Amino acid sequence: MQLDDGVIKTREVTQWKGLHLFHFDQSSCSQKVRILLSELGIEFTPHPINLMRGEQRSDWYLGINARGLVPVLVHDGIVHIESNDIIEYLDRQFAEKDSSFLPTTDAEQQKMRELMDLEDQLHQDLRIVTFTYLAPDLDNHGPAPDDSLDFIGRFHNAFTELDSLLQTQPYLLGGRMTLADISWFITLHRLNLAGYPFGNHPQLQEYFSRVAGRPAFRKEVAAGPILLRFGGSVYRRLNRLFRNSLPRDYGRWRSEQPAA
Ligand SMILES: N[C@@H](CCC(=O)N[C@@H](CS)C(=O)NCC(=O)O)C(=O)O
Repeated sequence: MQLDDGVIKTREVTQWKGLHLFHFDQSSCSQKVRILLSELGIEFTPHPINLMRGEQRSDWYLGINARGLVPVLVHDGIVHIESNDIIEYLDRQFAEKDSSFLPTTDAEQQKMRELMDLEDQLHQDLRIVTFTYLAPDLDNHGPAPDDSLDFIGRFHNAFTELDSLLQTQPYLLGGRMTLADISWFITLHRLNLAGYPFGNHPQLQEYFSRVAGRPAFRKEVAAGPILLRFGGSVYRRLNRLFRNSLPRDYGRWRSEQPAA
């Protein structure tokens, strides 16, 4: 989504040339954009915004994106927000016909956007997963963990849908990887880290390992400050043992469902 020039209060960015990305290492939406940039070999100037330190709430940054969220792309002075829109914009601007991640027909593009919208709708649920099972809630950053396990049901339903698409084809839209695969990857990665039982969706599990083998995706999941990666994994283990366990909560959610 392109922002109107009139809403940009930090005027200096409107003079910038080339591609600039405001992003954060561990932000799922930023990871999507970095995967596409890497897949297409697009050069850009990175501008890290540290969400843990609240840099997204500085007046300077709010003057670029009043929502105070990353990622933001600035291309030749024009500001774009919303990660799924940004990856589609980048693909349209920079991909060659044979490197593009856009399906060719209008109907497939429509289906691709529906799958990407579903991913976007689960973003709040992804935050719950992240701050409940994966990362200590530094700086009161995430929503309070909810007693209701409805968010697990929403992931279960979405993964069941993706799994059924993959019964007959290697990627979500068919034989070729598209932006929908890039959009969903980080959600799958995060749920996997949190211990979501992907054995219930075998096609999706196989697909996730296959896609994770591509260098641009592998680089993204291996990236991040060393403290967060190793400190994070110790925290995850202790959290799972003593406090919050997604596998345990998944079992609880499952047992509350009416028998089919
Ligand atoms: N729908 C937006 C969501 C953007 C978003 O929520 N970004 C998160 C990081 S993944 C953020 O900037 N959070 C900062 C905050 O909530 O203060 C997109 O896809 O770009």
